[in-house]
Amino acid sequence: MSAICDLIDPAEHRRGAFIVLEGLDRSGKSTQAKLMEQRFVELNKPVKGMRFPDRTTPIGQMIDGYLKSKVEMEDHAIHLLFSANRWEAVAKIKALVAQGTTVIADRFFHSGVVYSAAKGNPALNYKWARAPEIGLPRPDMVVFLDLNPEETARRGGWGAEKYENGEMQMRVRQLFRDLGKKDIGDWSGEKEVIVLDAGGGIEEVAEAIWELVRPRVEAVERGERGSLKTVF
Ligand code: Z5A
Ligand code: MG
Repeated sequence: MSAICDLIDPAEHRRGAFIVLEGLDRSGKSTQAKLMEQRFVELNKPVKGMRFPDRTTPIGQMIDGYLKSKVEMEDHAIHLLFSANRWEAVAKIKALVAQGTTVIADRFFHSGVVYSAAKGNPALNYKWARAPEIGLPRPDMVVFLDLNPEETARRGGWGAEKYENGEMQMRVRQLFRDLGKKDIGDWSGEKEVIVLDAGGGIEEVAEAIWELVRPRVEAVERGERGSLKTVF
């Protein structure tokens, strides 16, 4: 028995990591997610990029209509659709990670909680907003690309969709920065968000992200982080 075990390379049975990039609109999430993906490819490590909202699914198309102001939706209803859009991807994320593929997500549940809470609707507070996220896979690392909304607004293509206004962006930024300070029950997921200055050039930011992500991925590869946790 032990002879057989000796023949099995434990590294082959390691799970992949689950890494999330968060940030304001136009903060560079998609650009950086792609660059990170390339690093994995260059290192010959299996990787899969995902993005939320995933506008390709029927639920994602409803979200797209809302963001483009084609349809109106009640705040709770759109919040639950954003969450459902993550839930419909859970089986895929878990399967990929279990087979050793690292998943890089361009936004995940922190966006869901923060953007809805930032609307300031007293009936949709932070605690309510995070309830539908309970049970989702919990990322191994969440990096918030922090940038002044005035700077993101100067980047092309800003202002066409819902939430793309200065006031909302300021509130979202503040909420993301405050996540680590919040004391809401025993949910420690927020405290894991790493706020990174994303004001540098594309390559500079990519390097800073990789410096954070690489050791965490290596820890996952060594089996030090155990199995993928869930949000509680
Ligand atoms: N939302 C929500 O309410 N609830 C949820 O649960 C979820 C999301 C998941 C759409 O999100 C909206 O959905 C969003 C949150 C809400 N709110 N709004 N408004 P999205 O992810 O589909 O789209 P987005 O984040 O709003 O925008 P984006 O265009 O995808 O931005 P980005 O990915 O962060 O940026 P980018 O495409 O990488 O870069 C933007 C431009 O800047 C581009 O021209 C780049 O070449 C340039 N760029 C990138 N990095 C740099 C640097 N370092 N320097 C200079 N220029 C740069
Ligand atoms: Mg993007």
